[in-house]
Amino acid sequence: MKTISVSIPAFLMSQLLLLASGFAAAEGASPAMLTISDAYVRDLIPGRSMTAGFMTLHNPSGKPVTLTRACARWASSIELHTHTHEDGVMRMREIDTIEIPAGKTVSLEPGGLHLMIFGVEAPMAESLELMVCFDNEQCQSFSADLVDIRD
Ligand SMILES: [Cu+2]
Repeated sequence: MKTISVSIPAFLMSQLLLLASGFAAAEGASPAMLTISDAYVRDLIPGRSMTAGFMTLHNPSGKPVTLTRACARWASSIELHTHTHEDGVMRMREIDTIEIPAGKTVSLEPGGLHLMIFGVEAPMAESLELMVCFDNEQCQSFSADLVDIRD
């Protein structure tokens, strides 16, 4: 039986590592595409399992960034939502993406864009890790504070 030994030149090895870290990024490690600040999630109303998350997204780059989904270990699913006014009634609507133009800031705030978070169990942690993913398949994680809606 013949054994094949392959020696990998150092420069090639570093390329492979780079490639591997690229895959890791797609899996969840975070090349920061956005500056995410003031992130918070409302504490659950007793008896409910659905809540909402808010934050400020700043895109420091020269290219638009498109947010396509959000997820968290502590929630079964998260939808991107906006509010619309129809005949004087405010309604929530799911949207596919949130675009943050180059150099601009987009705020997710009550009455506007928000993360609709489903399948949450009480009690919620004081600090909540969330992840947002973009149309280039990269993701970025960040933490949000738990905020009591009655405050
Ligand atoms: Cu909603």
